[in-house]
Amino acid sequence: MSISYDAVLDDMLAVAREAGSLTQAHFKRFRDLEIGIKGPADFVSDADRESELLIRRYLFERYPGWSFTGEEFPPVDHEDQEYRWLVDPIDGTTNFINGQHYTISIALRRGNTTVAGVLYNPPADEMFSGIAGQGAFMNGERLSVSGQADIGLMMVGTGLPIPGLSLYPGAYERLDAIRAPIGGVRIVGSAANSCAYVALGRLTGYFEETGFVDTAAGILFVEEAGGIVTDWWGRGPEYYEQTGAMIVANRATHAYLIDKLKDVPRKELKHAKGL
Ligand code: LIP
Repeated sequence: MSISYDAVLDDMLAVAREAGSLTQAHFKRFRDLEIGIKGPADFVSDADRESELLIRRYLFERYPGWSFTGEEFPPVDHEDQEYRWLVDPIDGTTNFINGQHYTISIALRRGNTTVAGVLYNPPADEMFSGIAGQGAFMNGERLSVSGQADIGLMMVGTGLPIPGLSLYPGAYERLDAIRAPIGGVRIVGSAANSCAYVALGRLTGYFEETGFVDTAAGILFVEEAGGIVTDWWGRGPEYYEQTGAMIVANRATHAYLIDKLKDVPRKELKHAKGL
C-alpha cells in the first residue's frame, strides 16, 4: 500500500499546532507550573505529558497500526514495525518551565529512515516541515544552510553537559578551544530548535551529546537544506542515532568541529537497537 507523505505531513502539521495551543496555555503561566524531577537537570511538567498524550491519541486514531516512541510514556510497538513515530512533546523543557522558547518535534520513520518531520516553536510561531527528498521549509520558506566558510564568522550552537554524561570529561576545555577563533557560541536550549536553526542558517553548526528522539526531525531538515550530519568522529547514522553524539552543520563548520573534536575518546555502540 503506497502512502502519500503529503497527506501524512498535513496530519503532523495539524497535531503540532494543536499541541502548540495546549502547551502555550501552560507556558503563559510558567511560574505556577508543577515541575517533576526526572534526574539531574532533567525536568517534566504536566504540559509535557498532556502534549504527548494529545499527539499519541491524534496519530493512533489516524494511523492505528504504526508504532510510537515518545519521551514521557513507554514506547508502543504496534503490529506495523515498519512505521514509527518519534515524538518529543516539548523539547527544551528547561527553557519551557522558565518561560523561554521550546519546540514540539514529530518525526516519522520508515525502517531506519526519517521520511517526514515537523518541528513547531509555538512562542515564535515558527513551523518547520519536510519530506525526505522534497526539501525542508519554515512557514513555507525553503531552507538552505548558511554558506559561511570563514572560521572567524562561524556561529556554533551546543548544550552545556552535566556531570554523568559520557562525554562530559573535558567538555569545557573543548568548548573553550572551539569558541576561541569563531564568531560566537549559542546555547539555544533545545536540540531540535538548534538543528532547525542550522537548516535555516541562523547557526552555521551545532554539536551536542543528546537524544535522537529530540533531533530526528531537525536532522532531516538539515540534510534537506544541504547540511552534513555525523557523529563527532565523522561516522554515520548507525552511530549518532544510538550514541547521541552528533554534529549538525554546513560543510565548513562540520570540518572545523570534526578537527576540534577528533581527540575526544570515541563513544562506541552499546548494542544494536532498531529505531
Ligand atoms: C533537552 C535538549 C537540549 C539539551 C538538554 C535536554 P529535553 O531535551 O533539547 O539540547 O541540552 O539537556 O536534553 O529534555 O528538553 O527534551
